[in-house]
Amino acid sequence: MHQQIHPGVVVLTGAGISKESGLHTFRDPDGIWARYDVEEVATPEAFRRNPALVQDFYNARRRQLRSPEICPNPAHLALADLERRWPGEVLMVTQNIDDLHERAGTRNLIHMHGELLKARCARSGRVYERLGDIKLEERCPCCNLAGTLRPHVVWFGEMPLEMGRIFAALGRCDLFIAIGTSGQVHPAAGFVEEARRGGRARTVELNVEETAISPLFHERVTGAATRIVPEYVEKLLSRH
Ligand code: BJW
Repeated sequence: MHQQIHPGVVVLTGAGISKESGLHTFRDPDGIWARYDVEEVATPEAFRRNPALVQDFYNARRRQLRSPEICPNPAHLALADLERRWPGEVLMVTQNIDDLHERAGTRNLIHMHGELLKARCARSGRVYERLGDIKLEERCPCCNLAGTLRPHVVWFGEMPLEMGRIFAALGRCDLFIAIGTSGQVHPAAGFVEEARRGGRARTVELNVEETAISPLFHERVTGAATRIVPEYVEKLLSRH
């Protein structure tokens, strides 16, 4: 009997998918890096130099994420629908530290740049759920030391999470979709080339504008994520 092999999909999302939920991107004119110096808040050196500033930056973003007006938008919901209805494997890889994909119902998800609603002990590496502020004087539950708890996020110069699983999925996928990411931060910016390496994967970019890596994709769809992602997902599902 002939067994049908269903195509595998890897979806990479960036800050653009959460913009219409009310969370700022980084590099747009109204983005986070227009108001904060990346060197002051998103490097391990910054945390060593001025932990109060770094904790304030993430505490404020954690409070915003937990406010009632922030919720998943139709793009997050459409991707959860894709995972539920697609006959093959779907791996969602997000650079976002928000939890909007989970809240939309996505299950097979990797947060390659960490999670805002988690804290990590810099000494033991243990990770804890964290819904409120991380306070400077707070002691970690594992070592009972003050000042070791940090946001569970990946700063510049640090290794993104679960790279082995991500590269394995890119190597075997048939379709790679990048949504709302500027393609300026590595290693995520190189995923499209990794997916194409075997010569099998079709690659599609969904973004409101052209990006640094647009020429590397087979297909581009231009528009706001809340419109183009549900449309694209419906088209994909209707073909399979
Ligand atoms: C919409 C929309 C709508 C808007 N609808 N779309 C020189 C060359 C190459 C690499 C390096 C280099 N020097 C240093 C490096 C490495 C460095 C790097 O890439 N630097 C570059 C800036 C040059 N990378 C690292 O250090 C990483 N680690 C690393 O490389 O380890 C070694 C390693 C080697 C080999 C393999 C594996 C590892 C770590 C990077 C950590 C990034 N951290 C941050 C902050 C932490 C989390 C947080 O605070 O939130 O992560 S930086 C920030 O950028 C954040 C994001 O996840 C990340 C990506 O941003 P994203 O998502 O693309 O957002 P934007 O704002 O850039 O773009 C938004 C897009 O949406 C735009 O295109 C809009 O048009 C679009 N859009 N509205 C659809 N409605």
